[in-house]
Amino acid sequence: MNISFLDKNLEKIAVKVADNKRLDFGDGVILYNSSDIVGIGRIADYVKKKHHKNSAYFVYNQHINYTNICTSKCKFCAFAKDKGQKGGFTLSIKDVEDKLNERIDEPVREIHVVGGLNPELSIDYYTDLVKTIKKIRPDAVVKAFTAVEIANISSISGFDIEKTISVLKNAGLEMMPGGGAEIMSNRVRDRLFPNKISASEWLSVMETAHTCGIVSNATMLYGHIETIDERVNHLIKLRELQDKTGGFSAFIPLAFHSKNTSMSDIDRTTAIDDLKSIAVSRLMLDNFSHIKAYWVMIGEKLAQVALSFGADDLDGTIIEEKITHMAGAKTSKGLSRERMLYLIKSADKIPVERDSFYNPV
Ligand code: V47
Repeated sequence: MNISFLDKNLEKIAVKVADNKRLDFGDGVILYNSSDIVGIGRIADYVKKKHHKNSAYFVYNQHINYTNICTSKCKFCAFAKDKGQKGGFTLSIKDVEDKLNERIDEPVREIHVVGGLNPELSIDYYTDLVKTIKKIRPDAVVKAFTAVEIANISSISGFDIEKTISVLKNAGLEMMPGGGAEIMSNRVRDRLFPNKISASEWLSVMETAHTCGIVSNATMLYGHIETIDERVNHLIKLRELQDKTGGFSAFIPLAFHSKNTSMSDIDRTTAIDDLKSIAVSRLMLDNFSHIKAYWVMIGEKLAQVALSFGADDLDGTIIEEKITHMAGAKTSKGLSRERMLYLIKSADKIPVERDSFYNPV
């Protein structure tokens, strides 16, 4: 790596990275506090290229949100509704079939399924949901239920986490999305999401999933009241579990959108913060293969730039995104395959359409 840095603090980090030495908590804080965004990006791009050369991945996927009725009451969320509240919905299995059939002529390879914590849904609803998706889309991977939903299904069913995952796996669950991790800090949890499972419970559900052979993603929600130290701690906690299980596939930094939430006074994250979040995660998460630039949250244009700041994946075509759009996202609700190819090629990268497990298709 032959880079000259505006911020001389980055030099020792670049040397460590070139020598394949693990970055520590202090390095993470230096990276986040540095204003040499180009320098940070170049170190992250060096690592990205070492793993993935010039490739940039995407998946042809479809999102299904089965319910927005949720008892968790997280302050950062604009998606959730109470039972009986205007705008609340729960899809019947027939509704799910209809949603899948609407797109049946498209080459969808992944169905991304998440929803609120609705106490009225039984374990049979969840297994029927997964079975129905597999019946209608046998060739697509069912990537469903965050660790938070798995914990909820476990308490509804009375099954422990392992049994819950194994019942869902037998129904057709193949992978889990990375949502619900938020920021692993008790301070932030007490203020923003006190009813949600704790960081250690989130990690424990993921550990069990990995042990049961279910690969998952991981996320971090940034740009609200968290500190730099809390961000770096979050990344280190994920890295430690990954050392143990190797079951995480991709990491996705999620930029907070405040509209229609009780934190609507908080400004949108800046491009600098978004790029840093991508680059720092690439550098701190040295045992994660994939870092996603989630175009829904950071916009198509910045996602293109992020492909030169450590990201190797643009996530998917999506078709119908709800969680971020209800919180004010101005991005499209979905992208065509042609648009994805165009975004990647014009960022001077080689597009690789993939399945959920990063096999090129
Ligand atoms: O779990 C909720 C977060 C997550 C807001 O695993 C918000 O492949 C920003 O997890 N502003 C859902 N973020 C998105 C998610 C995801 C997306 C794409 C791919 C994958 C994957 C996972 O978004 C939620 C929560 O952590 N969230 N509200 C908000 N207002």
